[in-house]
Amino acid sequence: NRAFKYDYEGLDVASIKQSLANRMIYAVGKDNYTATDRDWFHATAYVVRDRLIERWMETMRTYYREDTKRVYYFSLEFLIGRSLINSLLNLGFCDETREALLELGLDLEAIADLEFDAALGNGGLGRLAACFLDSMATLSLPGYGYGIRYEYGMFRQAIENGHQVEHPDNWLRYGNPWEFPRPEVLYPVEFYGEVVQYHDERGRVHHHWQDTDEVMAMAYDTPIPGYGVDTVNNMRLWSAKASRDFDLRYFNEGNYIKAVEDKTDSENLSKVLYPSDETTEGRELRLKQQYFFVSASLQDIIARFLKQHDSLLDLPDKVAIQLNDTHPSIAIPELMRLLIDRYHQEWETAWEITTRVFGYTNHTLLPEALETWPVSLLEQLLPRHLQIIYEVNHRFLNRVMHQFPGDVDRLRRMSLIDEEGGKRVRMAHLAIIGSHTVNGVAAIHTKLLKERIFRDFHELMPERFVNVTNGITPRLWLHQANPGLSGLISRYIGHDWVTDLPALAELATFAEDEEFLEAFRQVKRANKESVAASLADRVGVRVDPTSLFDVQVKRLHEYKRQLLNVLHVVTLYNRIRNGQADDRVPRSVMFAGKAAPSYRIAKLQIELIHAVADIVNNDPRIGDRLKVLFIPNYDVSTAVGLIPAVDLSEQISTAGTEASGTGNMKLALNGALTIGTLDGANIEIRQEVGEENIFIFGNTVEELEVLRRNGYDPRSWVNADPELRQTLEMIGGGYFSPEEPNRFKPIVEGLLNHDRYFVLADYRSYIERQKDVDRIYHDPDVWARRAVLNTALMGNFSSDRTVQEYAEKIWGVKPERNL
Ligand code: DL6
Repeated sequence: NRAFKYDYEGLDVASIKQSLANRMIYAVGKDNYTATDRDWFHATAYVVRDRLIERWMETMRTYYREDTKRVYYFSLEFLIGRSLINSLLNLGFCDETREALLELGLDLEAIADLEFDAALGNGGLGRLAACFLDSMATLSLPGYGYGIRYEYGMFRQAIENGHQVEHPDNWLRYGNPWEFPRPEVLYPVEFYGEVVQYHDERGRVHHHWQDTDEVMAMAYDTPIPGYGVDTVNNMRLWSAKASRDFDLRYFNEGNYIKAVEDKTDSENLSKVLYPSDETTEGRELRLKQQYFFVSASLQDIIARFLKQHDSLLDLPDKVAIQLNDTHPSIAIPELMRLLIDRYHQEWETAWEITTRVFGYTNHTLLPEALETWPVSLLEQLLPRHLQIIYEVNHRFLNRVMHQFPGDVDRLRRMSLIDEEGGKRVRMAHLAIIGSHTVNGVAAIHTKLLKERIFRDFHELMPERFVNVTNGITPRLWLHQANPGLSGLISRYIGHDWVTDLPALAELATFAEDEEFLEAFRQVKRANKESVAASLADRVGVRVDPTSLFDVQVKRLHEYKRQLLNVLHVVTLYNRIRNGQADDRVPRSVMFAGKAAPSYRIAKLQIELIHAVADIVNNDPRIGDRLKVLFIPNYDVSTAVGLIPAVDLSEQISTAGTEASGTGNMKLALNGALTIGTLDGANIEIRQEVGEENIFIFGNTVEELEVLRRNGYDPRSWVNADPELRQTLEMIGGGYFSPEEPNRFKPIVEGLLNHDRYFVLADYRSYIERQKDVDRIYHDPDVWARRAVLNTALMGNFSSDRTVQEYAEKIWGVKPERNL
């Protein structure tokens, strides 16, 4: 544990107590008699924030003084979750604060529970961004997050009669103590209008974008503390403000209401997070959000740069920008526009600067997640950008033509413009062409990017493609989430693992140590008991804490194959009823995850899980041997609570569909064994933990390729497997929905007719592997040993390692500690 350089006053119990009283009175405006628990949360947050601020300012001053190269992480999503405990742990005065609160008769954990999650993200991609912020600060890397301050984050999922119902997430209702509004940091962002060309006296062509609608972007800053260091970085989120309070035209006409309406209209821009990942909705507001935050961020970055530099030619020496998927890729033409139209650079110079600044991370292999925008929409909304995109495309295709003369089909495939079915701009192509480096997020993902979806680009510029396997921050996902295990580990091997995760490998030496194994088992047992207690409250189902906790938590998506899991549940249910499962261990199968509001079949799967749970959990022949639960509203806080209690981690996506996965890492780090396919980072997890400590099943990417090539016939798998047939007949025939027998037919028909994700082809091998799981779980010693090895061998999956790789391979930035 690195010591703080400064010994700030005020980290002892007495000072914290005094500060709590002060902040309650002077910031919250209440006293002991009137303060609610939520008021105490706010007072505590202010006490913590006060102790962040000096370090934060010092960090910013250091970067300025040292004229450090900075990295800007552009992301439409930051799935932060709660910040109180995280900040306390990172700053190193969590115990003192707990004690101070206790002396005031308050419980830190209960108070921390009142914090709303900052749920400004959908899932993996947004949470990765949050882990990166933590790692960049912990490594003292000069990293800034840039994004949108959504007024409403990810919807709150409620379940009504087994259906998902979406409720708005009004997370700012009680105020956000972590953010600092910066009303003076304000940039105009333009939309619509038209572009006119004119010539200057030397005959050079210039472009003027005029008659635009203007929205203002206002900054909100949130400090991001590193763990055990003085570095506190910044996340800057933009909020939309009307450019004028009222439109004077309407105001003067006496139409006061219309004037206010217009103001609200432009402020709608940062109102709500789009709740679908892995599909693109192609809505104008979404494109506006993308451009809004990208334009404000670039203006801000250039302003910061020009404070210390005269020539924009040096921008790439001081600025790296990472595009978190294509969502911010309109930044490429925007930087070109600023350089050419505002700062009068030549095209070639501007292009050189731009491509040296940007890196692009791809997060998906699913074709429906690759963003495209209609040319007609861009023409209206961002006409100057469309011109620039056309010019980029023209020059790029010339290059391709030179390299591959006569290959017209290649030109069509690689063009920025998809000409089929209404012209659309392919944002991934733009991101690849406009960046110096393109990375995938796990070895197999990068390999498939090169061989499949971006093959042409890889052929043209192989050096541009690199892999950086994802990681997770050990501060949140082990140190904070699992205090029992974290404490145990530190007692045996010291505390360095918190910032040096590979140090966990030393634990492997204790995998045979009876005392350690027993302590490890006890921690898991205690975690399971506490989750069982909260599930009784939250879901109304009692689970036996000695049962195997079999957990699939992630977004609901067909490719992630929650359905395969359900088929296993039904199969097990049948076997138990038929007395064919006497050798099986009691299981509690848990699901959690949100479906995109418009994703019908995913929502139907949620209904199916509830329907199956209803029958299974109430069948007296089953008793405690099998329980099925759906935990509503999966969010970061739920994950933090649940993951430490898991025995079996379900990572069962179709090979070649999950880019990486990060839940797989969180669960294995907490000692869950994985049952999974050879997909995403599962492959690298297997490499690290060893084949015997993970349950791998299913067809590989190559095997699926063969199946596809030979014309995959899902029905043939059903015909060959009576148990599978029975399972499908029960689901499709209304066994779980007697009041509405056809309710789940669409699910079964989807499988029989298409089975795009090869659920049926992997069913048998999954069922067999699940049997192995039971066999191993039967012997608590064997299971615990394997679980310990999982925790011990996850060192490579720290986001510290990931971020360090980005810093070296892509950003060219170095640590810069506060002086
Ligand atoms: O890279 C973070 C995360 C991966 O671990 C998941 O495998 C992948 O599904 C997810 N992608 C998204 C959707 N994004 N897009 N486009 O969240 O990224």
